[in-house]
Amino acid sequence: MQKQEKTVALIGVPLEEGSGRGGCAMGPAAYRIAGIASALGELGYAVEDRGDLRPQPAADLAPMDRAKHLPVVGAFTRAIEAETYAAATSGAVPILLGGDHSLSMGSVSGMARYAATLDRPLYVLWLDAHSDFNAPETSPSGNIHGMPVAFFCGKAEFAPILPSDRPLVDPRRVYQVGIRSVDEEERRLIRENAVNVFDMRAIDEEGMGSILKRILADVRDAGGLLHVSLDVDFLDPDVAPGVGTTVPGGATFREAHLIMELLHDSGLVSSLDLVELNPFLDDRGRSARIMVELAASLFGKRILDRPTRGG
Ligand code: 6HN
Ligand code: MN
Ligand code: MN
Ligand code: MN
Repeated sequence: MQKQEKTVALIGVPLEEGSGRGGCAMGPAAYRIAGIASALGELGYAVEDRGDLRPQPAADLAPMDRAKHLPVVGAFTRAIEAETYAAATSGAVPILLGGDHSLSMGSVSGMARYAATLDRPLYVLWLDAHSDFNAPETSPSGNIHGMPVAFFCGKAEFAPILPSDRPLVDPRRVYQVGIRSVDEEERRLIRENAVNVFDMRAIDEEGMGSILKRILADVRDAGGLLHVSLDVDFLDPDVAPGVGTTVPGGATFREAHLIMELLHDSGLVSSLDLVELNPFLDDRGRSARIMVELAASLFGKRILDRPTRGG
């Protein structure tokens, strides 16, 4: 394997309060046991494990009825935003080991701040069964892991978690793939905000490769950075059962693997979230290992060498 200079920074986020059930806090440990550091090290990266974040409670954040555990999630968001920004600024590719999907409020906001320093637009590839575009007023559950996209696009009102002048993500630069569960009000919000949504029907009709190549061309043409957020429930429950919000009819391993290889070939990925793994629900570490395998593919593990083609 050719030696690469790049550093990847592993950032553990033992956060489960955004999900409404226990288990995701064990995610970072499961990824480490499944060998994420050695898998990336074998590809030639310098792997810097920054350990697990342990934020102080945010005393200024009052509890909110419609956004459960806001003080804890808000405290994590601040720590995640700062750590992601610091890792990216140091020249590393931040990899967030979740933890539930509310962690993306911090990781994407941190990358948005970093992209602004480069004067480049930030794009987000959201691989998920869900759009996660609820606001506290629209959420049927009150679980904040259903709200991160609305948050980093500036469309969900919470108590002030991050500075009011933080860089936001333009929802037209958010590409969601694998979507098959959207709440009633959420459906209206993603349409009004012009989020790019590729649901399972689009994938079946058009094919995963073709969709991904179009997305990557948009990012490349705009000179953008691409943050990838991979929710375990993007995958079909038969492939990856270790998640609390399984929805039937998800992506196959082959579709997910193709995405990862195309992402690697593109050279556009600046940062990655691995979220929603619930080791308590998993089948002997299977989902954790699959997520590690997909991450390795995104960082260049491949079956055969082949000439690089344009996206
Ligand atoms: N996730 N739309 C549902 C809700 O409660 O807002 C489910 C959200 C799932 C969140 O999978 O990261
Ligand atoms: Mn999600
Ligand atoms: Mn999901
Ligand atoms: Mn692979």
